[in-house]
Amino acid sequence: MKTHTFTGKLAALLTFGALSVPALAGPGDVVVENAWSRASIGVNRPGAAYMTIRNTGDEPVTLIGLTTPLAMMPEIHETTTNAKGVSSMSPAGEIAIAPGESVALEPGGLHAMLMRLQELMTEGDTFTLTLLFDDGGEVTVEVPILGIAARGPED
Ligand SMILES: [Cu+2]
Repeated sequence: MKTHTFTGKLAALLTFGALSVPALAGPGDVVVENAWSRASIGVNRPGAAYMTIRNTGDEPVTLIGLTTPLAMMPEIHETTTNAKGVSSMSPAGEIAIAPGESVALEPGGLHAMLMRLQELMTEGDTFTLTLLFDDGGEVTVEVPILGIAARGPED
């Protein structure tokens, strides 16, 4: 396993997450599954990350943003395809997840756009991505970087 340059920061983030998350009502009930991303061609192109965000609690939660040491400008985007088959993407804004529901970030739909990469996304590495919620809670996940042509975590 490669040593990642963000290891120090990562340990701090995970510790903070473990201490802060259970105290908050909403995100303590948020479970993130199947997080993955693709290796990037260069640092000048944005990366993207995908995952399923599940609200296992009794109250709605609202995802309002992202933060990661990997990218200066991470943002939730939505890809839409028009009648002519041309797809484009735009910021998705806040995402409310009802109790018992989940939201899928997947190719062709919602995704975590990682703009202004701080380093190349290399296959086999991982990075931390923190989901920010409207009640001040956060959930930090470890995202594996798969191959450049990967279509999902099972590839
Ligand atoms: Cu995008």
